[in-house]
Amino acid sequence: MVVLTSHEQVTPTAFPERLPEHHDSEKINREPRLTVEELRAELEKLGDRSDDEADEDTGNPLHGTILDNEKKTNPNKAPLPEGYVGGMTEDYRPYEQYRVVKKTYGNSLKIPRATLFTLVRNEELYDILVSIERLENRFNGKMNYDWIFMNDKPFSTEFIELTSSMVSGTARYGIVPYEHWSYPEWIDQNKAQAVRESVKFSRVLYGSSESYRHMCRYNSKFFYHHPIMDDYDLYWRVEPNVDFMCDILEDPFRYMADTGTQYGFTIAFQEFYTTVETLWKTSMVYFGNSTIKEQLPTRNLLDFISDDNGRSYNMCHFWSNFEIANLTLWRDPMYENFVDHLDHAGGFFYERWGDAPVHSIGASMILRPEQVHVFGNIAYKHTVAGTCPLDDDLFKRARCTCNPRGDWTISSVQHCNLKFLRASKQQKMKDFNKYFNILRQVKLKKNEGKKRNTMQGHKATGSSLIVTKQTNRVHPQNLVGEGAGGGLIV
Ligand SMILES: Nc1nc2c(ncn2[C@@H]2O[C@H](COP(=O)(O)OP(=O)(O)OP(=O)(O)O)[C@@H](O)[C@H]2O)c(=O)[nH]1
Ligand SMILES: [Mg+2]
Repeated sequence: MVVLTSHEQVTPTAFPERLPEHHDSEKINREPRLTVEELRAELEKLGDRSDDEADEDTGNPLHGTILDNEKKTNPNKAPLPEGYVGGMTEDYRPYEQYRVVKKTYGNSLKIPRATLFTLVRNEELYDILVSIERLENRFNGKMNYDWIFMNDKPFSTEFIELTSSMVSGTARYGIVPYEHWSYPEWIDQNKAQAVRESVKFSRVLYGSSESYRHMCRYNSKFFYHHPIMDDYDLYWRVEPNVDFMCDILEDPFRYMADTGTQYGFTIAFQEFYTTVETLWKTSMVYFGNSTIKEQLPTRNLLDFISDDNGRSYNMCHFWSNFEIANLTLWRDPMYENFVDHLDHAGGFFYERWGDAPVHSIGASMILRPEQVHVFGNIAYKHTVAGTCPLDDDLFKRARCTCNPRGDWTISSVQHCNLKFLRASKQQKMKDFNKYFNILRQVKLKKNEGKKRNTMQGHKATGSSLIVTKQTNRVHPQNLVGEGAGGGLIV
């Protein structure tokens, strides 16, 4: 059990039970340390710089800000309230631009050392407000977990003001160290530029983007080394413009802690082949090494990521825009050495390796199946895909607004969630079969209708029936966006 006074700093043991009685809301509810006016005045002192100004300097993202000092520390730190529960130290850590401590910083049911985490740009302010509003309404408003915002540039005053006023827990604003968002010396930058400017990559989503590549490398290799993250064991990644369509009745952090789960997701997706042409081969050089091999669990999730026992990659990955994980997974030398090996191979820049396939291959090889969990009870949507609980009782209790027939697991033609369920032997949701069969019937009827129309067409034109051979092989790139009502494994 860990209780911090404002002057103590302790390393908590893993996942203590519920927090002690005296941290109930009555005791911990006290006046906020800063009024809105005071916060604004503090932020003005930080020196709000536009991104254009930030770009002018030599690459140091802190240049000209209040953090541009030897310790990279904000001297105008907000004092932590007495009796603060969590792993935070009183002093700001390096690269922490700002911290807003709320009066609702505690909740007796909270898992200590767990946080929401968002990498985001200033210009995505209104998109991230949407995500915060949804998650606070559906979950965090009653839990008050901390929320870390991370940026490769200093956050604007407006960003800090608006996001911190919507988050119910403590809001922390971190800046990515320059070394984590720039080229390592072994990368040939001319070659990287040629790749981005090639016709081949101009046809791929974000294929021509330089910042996207830094972002993927950062999420694969660095975010868990940011000093702010030292204060946490568990994180839940949240991106701009995501939706949660049911109340989240069971705290996923508690689920992770109670069950020893290391990695949790909602949607599994297929990667664009062009972006990862050599990722599998490069990964298998590492995992095929005899010293590494003998340290892997005898049962892992290889069958989730490969359909031929490891010879090739089937493109399935945990869609990492939603990700709840234990940071020890990434800090484990087994993963650290893996991602370092990938980094030296250059594919983050010479191809466009995403953090999602990198995390997925790492986690699937290193973990036992029962250490990975699909949160079927969380209704989550981002861009082209969404999930919905296949459990009619839960649907009502959690006041859901999604359509279970559109749930990604049963409706996607990519089949990656189904592959995970098969490989992990995780139990399906209570009404999985009901909805699976409904979609199967719809699909059969549609096919019958198509067949009838073809026959009638042939009769009408009097032509003889020519049967052309249909190929079911679809390139992964063509599958994106084919969500509800798509093909099924039968
Ligand atoms: N600070 C910062 N954050 C970024 C940058 N590029 C992307 N991000 C964040 O990184 C996360 C992933 O970026 P997205 O652009 O959403 O990439 P994606 O999820 O692969 O693409 P979509 O499917 O279009 O959402 C999001 O939280 C973004 O806000 C960047 O250059 N700087
Ligand atoms: Mg996204």
